[in-house]
Formats: sequence, C-alpha cells, structure tokens
Amino acid sequence: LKHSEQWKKFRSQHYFISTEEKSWSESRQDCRNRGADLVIINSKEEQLFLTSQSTRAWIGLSDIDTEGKWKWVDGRALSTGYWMPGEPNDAGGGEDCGELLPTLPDPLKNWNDLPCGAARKYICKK
Ligand code: 2F8
Ligand code: CA
Repeated sequence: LKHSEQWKKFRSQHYFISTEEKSWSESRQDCRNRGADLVIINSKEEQLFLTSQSTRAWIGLSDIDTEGKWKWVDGRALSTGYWMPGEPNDAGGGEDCGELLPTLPDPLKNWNDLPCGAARKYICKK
C-alpha cells in the first residue's frame, strides 16, 4: 500500500483515495474488494473534507438506471448535491457517473457528471 493510499479517518469513517485510475464500475468493484464502497457523501462537512484531499475522483453517484435520477450506490436518491454550475449536463448524452473535482473556487460546487467508462481515481469509504 502506497503512503498516499493509507485509509484516512474523518468522523468515524475511513476513506481510501486511490492512486490508480479506473472506470466507475471497476472503481466500485475495487472498493468492494477492500470491504468498502464508492463514497456516499452525507454532509457538508464530509464534502469539504473530501474536497480538501485535492483529488479528482469518482464518487458513489450515478444515474445509470434512469437518466436524470441521481442515486447513491446504496440506492438512495440524491437529495443535497454539490454540482458545478451547469452540471450535471449529460454531455453528449453519455454522462451517467459522478466525479468530485478539487481545484474550483467553491468547494460546495465541484461535482461533474462524466462518462462512466472514463479512467479516474476514486474514493472508497467504509
Ligand atoms: O464544460 C463542462 C464539461 O467539460 C467536459 O466536456 C467538454 C466534461 N467531459 C469530460 O471531462 C469527459 C463534461 O463532463 C463537462 O460537463
Ligand atoms: Ca458533465
């Protein structure tokens, strides 16, 4: 395990930020292999913690099942989202998975939807 890949603790939860890049599904499978899942963001504090990690990465959010209906990997519908202005835009009609970006002016507006097959780092939570 590389040093940057150590699990980081925040408020009783543990987060793994990958160094490898994978598709959203492969990322999710790797999280599950680690006894975790892609991260579900449940609070503003958690969103700010993850943004402070300065990593562009997949999160556990998709609208794969029904276009426009974003849900977390546990099946819950998204309530509070932290999308960038103009997102999610389903660019080209093929963006069904959510990523978090680090380097934006507003840390509460930094999600983007992206094609699920794109290679990205990813954040697991357990
Ligand atoms: O302008 C926002 C737009 O930027 C890119 O598309 C040109 C992103 N696509 C990829 O990164 C593959 C879009 O997701 C994003 O909405
Ligand atoms: Ca997009």
